[in-house]
This record gives sequence, C-alpha cells and structure tokens, in this order.
Amino acid sequence: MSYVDEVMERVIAKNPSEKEFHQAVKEVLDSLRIVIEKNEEKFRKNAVLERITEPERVVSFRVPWVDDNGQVQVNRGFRVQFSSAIGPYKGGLRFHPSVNQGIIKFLGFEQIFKNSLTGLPIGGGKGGSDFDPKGKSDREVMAFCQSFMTELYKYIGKDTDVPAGDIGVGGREIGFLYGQYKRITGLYEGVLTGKGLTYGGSLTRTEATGYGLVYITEEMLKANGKELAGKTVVISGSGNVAIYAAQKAMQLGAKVVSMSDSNGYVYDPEGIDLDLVKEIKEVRRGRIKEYAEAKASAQYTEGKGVWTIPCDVALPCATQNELDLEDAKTLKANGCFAVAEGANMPSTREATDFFLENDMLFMPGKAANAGGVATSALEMSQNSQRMSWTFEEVDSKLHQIMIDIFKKVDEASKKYDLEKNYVAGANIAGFEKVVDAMNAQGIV
Ligand code: NDP
Ligand code: 2IT
Repeated sequence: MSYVDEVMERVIAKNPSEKEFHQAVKEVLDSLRIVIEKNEEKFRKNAVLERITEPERVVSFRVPWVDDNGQVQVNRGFRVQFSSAIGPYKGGLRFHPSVNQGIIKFLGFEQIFKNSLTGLPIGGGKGGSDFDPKGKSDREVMAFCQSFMTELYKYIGKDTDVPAGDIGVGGREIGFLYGQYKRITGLYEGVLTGKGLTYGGSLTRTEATGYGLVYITEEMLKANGKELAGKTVVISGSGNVAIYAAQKAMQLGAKVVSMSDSNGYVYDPEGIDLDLVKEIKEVRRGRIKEYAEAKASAQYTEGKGVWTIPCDVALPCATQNELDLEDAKTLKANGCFAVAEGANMPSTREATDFFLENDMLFMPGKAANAGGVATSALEMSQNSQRMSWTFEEVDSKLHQIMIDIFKKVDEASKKYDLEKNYVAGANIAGFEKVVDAMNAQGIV
C-alpha cells in the first residue's frame, strides 16, 4: 500500500467519527501523492505525514455560565494547537451549535497550510465552542465569553497561540474575550486579533477576508484572460466574509445578486444593497429575509438553493459542505466559470472534483480566504511594535499578499504539470514550507 493510503487509513481509524477532519486530510494527502511518490521512503521513515496529521495538542474544556433566567448552562470549549512549525499557533474561534472536535480539527488542519501560504510567521490552530450566540442577550454572550477565556487563557499568549474570530465570533465577542484575558493575566498584549480599533485592533481586519477573496479571484481571472468587471456574482452567507467580499466585488465593477443565511437566500437582480444588508446583519443582528421585506426588487426563498441563481462567478462564504455536486452541475449549466471559496471547505469533494474536471476556475479556501489570517498577522506585528498603520497601508499589504499567494499556487501547480489545478497548487505550496521547517527543527 502506498504511504499516503496507509496514513489515510490510520487517520480514519484513530479519529473515528471526525468526518470533516477525514475529508480535509484526504484532500491534502491526495494532492501530495505526486510530491511524496518522488521520495516515499524518506517521508515514511521520518513519519512526516503521521506528524502533520496529529495535532501537537488538543484542549477540551467545560464552559459553565448563567443565562438571563438564572439557569446554569454548560458548553464545551476547544483549542486545537495543530502545528507550530513556522510560528505561534494562529487561527479563529468558532461559536456555533455544530462545533465538535472533528470540525475544529479540520479547521486547524486547513489553517496550517493556509497560514504557510501567507508567507508570514504563523502556525496553525483553531478553537471554539458549541455555544450558539443567536438569540442571546449581550450579557449572556459576555458571561459565556468570560467563562470560556477563564480556561483558555492558560494555553494562549502573544508568542504562543493567538486566536481570532470565525463563525459566531466577531468584534463583540473578541472584546469580551480580550477584557477577560487582560483581567486574569494583567497583560495588555496582542493575544487576540480582530480587536476593536480603540484597543489594539488593525484597520482593514474587518474587511480583510472578503477583500482578500476578491483580490485573489481577480488575479485568477486575469491569469486566464478575464476580469471581474461586468460579471454577475452569487455570494452565499451574509456574515463578515460575505459582506466584505460583496463590497470589494462591487468596487471592482461586478454585480452581486445574492446573499443568504442558514434560513434561506435573497435574489436581487438589481444588485444587492449592501447598506441594507449591513443594517440588518451588523446592526440589528436580524435575518436575511428582512432584506426582501425592505426592497421590492428582491425575492426571498426559504431553504437552500442559492446556487440555482445564474451567475458568472460564485463565492461560497457561509460554511463547510454548503455546495455539493448537484450545485456544482447547476452552476456550470447556468454559465458559471469561476468559483473561489471564502468559507473553509464549502465545496464537497465531489463538487471540487467536478469543477476541476470541467475546466472551471476554482480557488480553494486555504488560498482564497487567507487574507483574513494574513491581516491578523499584520495586526500582531503592529501590536508588537506598538504602532498602527493606516487603512491604505494595511490594504495594500493585503493586496500584495493575495497576489503573491496566487503566484505561489500557480507556480506549484505548474511545477508538477498540473496547470490550473489550484487545489493541488495550494496544498503542495503550503506543505513544502511547513515540511522544510519541520525537518530543520528535528523530530518535532
Ligand atoms: P459569520 O458568523 O460572520 O457569518 C457566517 C454566515 O454563514 C452567516 O450568514 C450564517 O448564517 C451562515 N452560516 C453559518 N453556518 C451556516 C450553516 N450551517 N448553514 C448555512 N449558513 C450558515 O462568519 P464568517 O463570515 O466569519 O465566516 C464564514 C466562513 O468564512 C466560515 O467558513 C469561516 O470559517 C470562513 N472564514 C472566516 C474568516 C474570518 O476572518 N472571519 C477567515 C477565513 C475563513 P446564520 O446567521 O443563519 O448562522
Ligand atoms: O479561518 C480563518 O482563517 C479565520 N477564521 C481567521 C483566523 C485568524 O487568525 O485571523
């Protein structure tokens, strides 16, 4: 049996029921076959794949808090410190009822390669909880965040592990978490990113993931003789990534016609009114349905189906496995020629394979959404220097980082005669740097 297949079998046997983790590992290992085969015995002897698929540390903990009725609630918290080969663990915290160890491990595993692609000194980690912020009062969210940090602070620090936001964790949550860290440790340090601008946050971090997604999409289109201007774009989600992807796509002359949330989607053939979306989602914390109630040109549909809207470019920005083979076929049949992932692993493996086999341009999440964590690393730099850069400075660094990521991904795909296979390109380019750093540091 090949070394890759052997490791894949072992990962499944050792981590039963962690299906998202299996999916993420399988995609990376499949891409790496071509690299491993060239030097299989050396990789096997050094157990490189066993090491890279085993987190350095997994922490799981109880999070008790009191709700507004005086009832004690108990959630489960996680932090997976996956790889510190190239820098302190770095990655977001997700608060969503679907969170379990397998989901945090898939996200932490992806984060290793994503962070490597940024070219910045950050390792891979991820954390979160099955806490659901939806419908909770600010006080309940604060009580939860304070309890979560009362355990998490033991494992993090500005030079060891630096969490940030993800689904369900935005500016409000980061503020409560930061306040509690400071209160317990007495340290005013860059231990979290995505902070507010008055207490150490970086300009452009809020916009970074969405902007970065569109910058790299534009690079991919340009390299293939196309551009975003004049194109119709379908976006899923209506959170942080989706909103700022829509904003940048519009700035570059595209027309964004949809947004969604976990209840349904809106289709607005006139083009999405982003101020309205922001008012509903960022201010009122409402549902996307309210968009269609406020704007006559828009139509709301309950449930899934956002990928049935005809478009040129699709940007999935909600969650894992939100776009399956049927959706991929529908997109293609409706004329879509490019897909770039704002979310982490939003396309199922079957959908990804379909895009590649049908000559659609496809940029996987670990390259396409790396602008968020890259800008987090810029926030860490500013905190260490006790400086803050202007919006334009950070935005132009972010733009350059996305151009460089596209180049790395494109070059790695060409090096192995897999031109335009950006999935292989991203996995290989991300892996090579991490393995080089691991080898240099001995058996770690
Ligand atoms: P937000 O919490 O701001 O928004 C998430 C959006 O996705 C909401 O519209 C939400 O709808 C929708 N969504 C979440 N879960 C589901 C689900 N199970 N089914 C359907 N829709 C769902 O999160 P972000 O925008 O920060 O994150 C979106 C994606 O981008 C995630 O995959 C995240 O890992 C990834 N990402 C985020 C980065 C960042 O900097 N924030 C960086 C890189 C990647 P609802 O309100 O109904 O839950
Ligand atoms: O998935 C991701 O890259 C994020 N949620 C952002 C992580 C970060 O540390 O900014």
